[in-house]
Parts: sequence; C-alpha cells; structure tokens
Amino acid sequence: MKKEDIILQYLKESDDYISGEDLSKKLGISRSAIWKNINSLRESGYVIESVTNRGYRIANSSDALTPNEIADGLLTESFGKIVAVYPEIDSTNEEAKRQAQKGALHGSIYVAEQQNGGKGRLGRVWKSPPKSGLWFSILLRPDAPPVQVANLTLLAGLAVSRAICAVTGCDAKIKWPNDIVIGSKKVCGILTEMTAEIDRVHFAVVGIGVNVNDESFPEELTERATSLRMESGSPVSRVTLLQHILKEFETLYTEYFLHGKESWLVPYKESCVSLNRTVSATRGQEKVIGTAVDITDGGELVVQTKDGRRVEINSGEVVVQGIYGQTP
Ligand code: BT5
Repeated sequence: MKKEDIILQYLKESDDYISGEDLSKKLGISRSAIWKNINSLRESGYVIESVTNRGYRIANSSDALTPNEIADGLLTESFGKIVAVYPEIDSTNEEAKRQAQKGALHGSIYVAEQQNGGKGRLGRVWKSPPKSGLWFSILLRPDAPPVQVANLTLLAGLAVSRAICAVTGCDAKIKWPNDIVIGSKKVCGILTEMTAEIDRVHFAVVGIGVNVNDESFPEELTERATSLRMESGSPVSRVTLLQHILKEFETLYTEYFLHGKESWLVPYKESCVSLNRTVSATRGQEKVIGTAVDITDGGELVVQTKDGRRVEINSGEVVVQGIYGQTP
C-alpha cells in the first residue's frame, strides 16, 4: 500500500485529530514527508483540516474521485472495475476511444475532474468545470449489431434517472433521447459514440455528464441547466452517484442483451417527460409537430401529427413543450 493510502486509512478511522508526530511514528517517515502526502491527498480532492498542536482530520464532506473511493462499495461485475481518473483532460469520450483502440477492457471507465474539450452532440460544447460535476465515459464491447446498440443512450438515461432518484430523492425524468431533467431544466447529458461495421460493433463509448454540486451556472445556461445540489438543497457525493449509475446501468445492460425490450421499455416510458406533450422535431428535411405518443422498441419517438399521421423520429433535436422554457 502507498504511504498516502495508509495515512488516508488512519485519518478515516479516527474521529479526532491525529498529530503529524503520531503519523510520522506509525509510518516511520519524517513529518515533512507526512505533510507532502497530506497535500497530495488534498490535490486528489480530500478535504483535510490541519490545526496547530492538534494535527490532521479528514472532513466528512470529502468527495474525492479516486480509483480507491470508486472501488470501495462498488457492486458491479464489470462496469467500473477498471478506473482511470484525470485531473484534467480534453474529453473522457475521446480518452475512452483512444484506450479502446489500445485494447482496453469492456466496462472500463474514464473519469475527469475537469474537461477542457467536453462535447455534446453535433459538435456542441459541454461545460465541464472542475470539482462540481461528474464527467465520465464507459467503454462497452457488446457482441451485437449496431441497431441494437443504438439503444444504449436510452438505457444509460434510465440508469441515471434511477440513480439520481435513489441518491437524492429528486424526481429526475428523461427528455428523449439523451437528457435528464429535473422540473424543466437539464441536469445531465449523454453522448454515445460507436465504431462499427455494418453488422458488428467494435466498441461503444457512453459519455455521461451530470451537474452535481454547482451552485450557479454561466448566464447562457441559467434558463436550461440545474444541478443536484440546487434541486436537493444539499451537497451530493459524486462517488456515491457514480457507483449507483454503474450498478443501474450494468443491470439494464445485462437484461437488455438477454431479454431485449422487456426489461427497459415500460420503465423508460414511465420516466420519459417527452410523452403526451406537444413536441417538434425534424425528420430528414421535414419539420414534424404533434404530440409524442409512444417510444418503439427500437428507441424511436412516435409523434402523432394533427393530420393523423404517426411519424417515427430516430434522432436529432426535439423541442418539448415546457422544457428549457421552449415552445415547439
Ligand atoms: C449532450 O449533448 O447533452 C451530451 C453531453 C455529454 C457530456 C459528457 S461528459 C463526459 C463525456 N465526455 C464528453 O466530452 N462528453 C460526455 P447535447 O444534447 O448536444 O447538449 C448540449 C447542449 O447542452 C449545449 O449546447 C448547451 O446548450 C447545453 N449544456 C452545455 N453544458 C451544459 C451543462 N453542464 N449542463 C446543462 N446543459 C449544458
């Protein structure tokens, strides 16, 4: 075990302060070496108080995204069993794709404290400031054709909404296909990318960005963005949320590839805020306005138009009445 991890364990086990001298005796290293290790733990996100003549104490509010914290209590078989955490990176989706090309294993996750090139769909920017959010991607190697894998975004959305409800009690809903909303504002976005041949997927990367502990947003997002802290009124542990998302997603993923639509479609529809509302969407060159009435087992949104047609939308931007303050 690294010295840093041993110090961390002592701090976690103690209700009171531990002096630098005690730690230095226990580990057989100098007090300045203890101090260096404490600083390194702080850099990883642990909140460690130090008081003259008393020593060090770890705050309960510590929310360090480290491989050890993520592994501790993670109840999955493969999702998140291999973890890489970066203080800063361009985009966790890009990193997952780079690692996939080098042979990284199914279920590996890539987590960043901050992204300087966070991506939304269609080249849009995903704001990923340091410390407040959960920005990560999971690499999947499903043995399935691309059409089946296209539903991964929907499964991930259902997993995130369930995890948010379980961890915070907030009523998180899905705006088809890739947003999670609380009330009328976006708390999470999902970006799925895949590399495939016509009948076989090489790998898929599901990128998930959740606004967790933000207390405000830049002006251009205030209308449409919210965070779990703003909605629940208290700070939320990113590690606990991540563990719940991974568990829910792995369960849905396994059931989906074993039992198909049975496992996810009914609960997805129940959590989908787009249904039974007026929506507008595009299909090819055509603009479709109507009521969203259903979701197919292929993951398409079914829109019933005023002239009685049922049109299936499979991707793209959908404006939903009342969400993000928009009108179709
Ligand atoms: C998405 O795109 O919602 C997909 C976002 C996926 C982000 C994750 S983070 C980990 C992984 N690594 C990446 O690089 N990406 C993934 P889209 O539906 O196109 O929505 C993008 C729009 O959401 C932007 O044009 C903004 O209007 C808005 N937006 C940007 N940052 C936001 C934020 N932090 N919270 C809420 N809305 C945001």
